[in-house]
Amino acid sequence: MRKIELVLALDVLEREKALDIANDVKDYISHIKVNYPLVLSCGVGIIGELSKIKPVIADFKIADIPYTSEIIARIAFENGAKAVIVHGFAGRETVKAVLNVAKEFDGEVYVVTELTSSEEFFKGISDKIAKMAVELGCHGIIAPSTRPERVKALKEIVGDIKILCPGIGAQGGSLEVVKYATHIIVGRAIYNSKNPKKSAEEIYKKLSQLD
Ligand code: O7M
Repeated sequence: MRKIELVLALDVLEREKALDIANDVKDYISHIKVNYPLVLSCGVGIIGELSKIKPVIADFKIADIPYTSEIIARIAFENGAKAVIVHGFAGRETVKAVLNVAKEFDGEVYVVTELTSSEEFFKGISDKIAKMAVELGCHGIIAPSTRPERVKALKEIVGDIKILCPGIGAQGGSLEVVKYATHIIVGRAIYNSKNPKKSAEEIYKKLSQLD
């Protein structure tokens, strides 16, 4: 049976809260995704602290020139991240630069194809981004659960690499994407819940049933 993993998007601002929630839900998640809100509030050292609980995906949506992108990726890996996220639209050279750093650390690189919130400027481009991710040997893509038909199309392009889908819960994404995804990314539906552990458990169980 195919197992779909739950990734916690930990977009809270306080260190204690982040560590408490991560510890609370650790039995139900495979990874913790750390984004700018937490790192800009607590410092990059939070990646190392959270890594003691679960592997961390550094979601800096890297989208700069190769030189700068490499520095950002290196900071993430040196601080304990197991994977980094890069924007595909930044281009092949940027993705290659990030991949080169990842190799040094035995880390993974996931490429954003299109955003859950808008496809306005991604139409006709996200398929090319997905193709590039496979050609360069990236480990996964980020695809929108808010548009399951796009996740299906992207799956046809990328085949067996990881597909991580945000948007379930607060953004109203569809669980239909479990047909194609390897990971579901959930933030607010867990960390804003009165009982994050119970919410994570419920989502985890739902994912097991839908498998
Ligand atoms: O469940 P939420 O909506 O509270 O959180 C979703 C998380 O996924 C949050 O960290 C977003 O930054 C991220 N995300 C999206 O919501 N949409 C996207 O298209 C892409 C991402 C993402 O994780 O990109 C790597």
